[in-house]
Amino acid sequence: MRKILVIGAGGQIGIELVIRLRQMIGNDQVVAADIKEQCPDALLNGPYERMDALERDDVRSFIIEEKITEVYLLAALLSATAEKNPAFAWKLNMEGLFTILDLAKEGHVKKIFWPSSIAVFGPTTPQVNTPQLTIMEPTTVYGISKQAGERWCEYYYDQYGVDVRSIRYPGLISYTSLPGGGTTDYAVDIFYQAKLRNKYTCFLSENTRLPMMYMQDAIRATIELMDAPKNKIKIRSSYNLSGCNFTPKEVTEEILLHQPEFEVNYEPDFRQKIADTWPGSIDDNSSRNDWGWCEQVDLKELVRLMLLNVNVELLTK
Ligand code: AKB
Repeated sequence: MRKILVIGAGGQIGIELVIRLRQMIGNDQVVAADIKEQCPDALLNGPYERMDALERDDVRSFIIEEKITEVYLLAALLSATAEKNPAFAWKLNMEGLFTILDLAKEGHVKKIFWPSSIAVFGPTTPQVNTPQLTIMEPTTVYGISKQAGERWCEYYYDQYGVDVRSIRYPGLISYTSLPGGGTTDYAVDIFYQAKLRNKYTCFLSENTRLPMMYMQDAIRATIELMDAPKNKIKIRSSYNLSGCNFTPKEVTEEILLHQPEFEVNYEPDFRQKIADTWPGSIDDNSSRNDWGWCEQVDLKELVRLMLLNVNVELLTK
């Protein structure tokens, strides 16, 4: 019997992942856990646990007592926030991972999903169609923690047979909940400001190309990777994954087709320096060949769906 725990369920990916997993295997089989005291409204249809990913003993006893079989460990500080608090980012992004890897090593957990990111790449990485295997010299604390995490995932698989699976997420675009603390967040903010004020001040420069993905594709990728037969998973560090890629100027041009009065100006801040070290596009042939990945949402459709669904009331909640 599958019983899933999603740690960091209150975040941008977590909420949508829990909703989808509950639709698939039943509300009671998917426990949402987050540091927030209150369960997010969207997750009230199933069990919720207040959990601090850094409280190793509490996390361990919950997983063992509740007979959790799969863990999705999403609690992390993203690139921009991590730069403001490097020591805490390192602690949060690494310690929680060891807690779950150790539980799997001891046989308490059967499968783990742990997200990596395009932040594992750095200024010396080829920026166009970045290969799965390439130079990785990340310059952010977030990128360093994700790269180290990838190495540890592969190590636990090689040494102890831990079934851990991972994706290097690009920037994720969604409307159900707000992102927090990422460099790619402009590509979500822009839709809220387009609706609210018909104006946006972008914190990246107009020609900064970054890999992006619509959330529906990202959730599907996560579930397809986790459901793939074990012998199909050839990469135990983390898979490159591509949806689409665009610059602030290109997404603006697409929004202008729907809202001709929309105005954007550019005031790059410290996040520009981070974005400049990341790839513009990703080669994800390993994901396509190994477990059949194929994206569905391109820039045009992403813009249409975001403008249709973004609810500006979320900004004041
Ligand atoms: C961020 O911008 O930090 C994240 C990521 C690409 O991992 N969205």
